[in-house]
Amino acid sequence: MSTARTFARLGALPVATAAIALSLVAPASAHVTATPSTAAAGAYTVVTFSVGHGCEGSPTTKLEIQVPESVLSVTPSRNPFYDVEKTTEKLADPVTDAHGNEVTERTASIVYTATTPLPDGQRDAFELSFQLPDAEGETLAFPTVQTCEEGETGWTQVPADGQDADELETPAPAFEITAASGEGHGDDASTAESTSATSETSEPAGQAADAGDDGSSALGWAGLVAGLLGLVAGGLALARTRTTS
Ligand SMILES: [Cu+2]
Repeated sequence: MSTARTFARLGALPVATAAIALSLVAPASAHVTATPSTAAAGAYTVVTFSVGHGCEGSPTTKLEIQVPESVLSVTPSRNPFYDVEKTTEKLADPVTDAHGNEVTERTASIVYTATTPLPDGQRDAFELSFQLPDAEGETLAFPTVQTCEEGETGWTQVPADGQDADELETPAPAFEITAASGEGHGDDASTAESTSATSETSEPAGQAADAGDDGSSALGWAGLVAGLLGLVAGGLALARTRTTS
């Protein structure tokens, strides 16, 4: 290619090659990433935001994490090197939370401001706890601005439809919500209630089947013990007959 020749002539090829090699080597984990303890729809999760480096060598002084709209309330873990602040915004339409309370505002963002800047060569992790929306397949993105002593990086890019997040230069930390695990707190409580309600009135479904299983295995053990006792008794009787005869 003529561009390559131009680079070579300018003596820039080694530099360009080094830049390409670096970008290939730099792992995605070096970005600001979000790793959920669980991604199951409706579950309570703790999402760890990792900061792998500063802004082109400059220490990190602040991290501002924007909360996606489908998440109502976020509780940030404290971090000894930062002051943590929560910003809220009014909801257009109040909603009712899992505890039956009316919610009129949501967490809009979480801001960690360093009391001691994070050196470029070190990583740090920030934890946010919240309930995932009941939206299997939805991708939750948390556009994050990393401010440094010099400059800032906006980890705010969200892939367009069909685009791979790996193609983005500064992707927003994100993860996809998976199928509900059935171990949640809100939804499953109501399911459990309705199950016990049905078992009172009509034929018990799951519970009765379980009880039946337990019952039959208990009967099985009882039978086995009875059988063994019978064998022993029979043996004793036989022994007695032998001695008497
Ligand atoms: Cu990176």
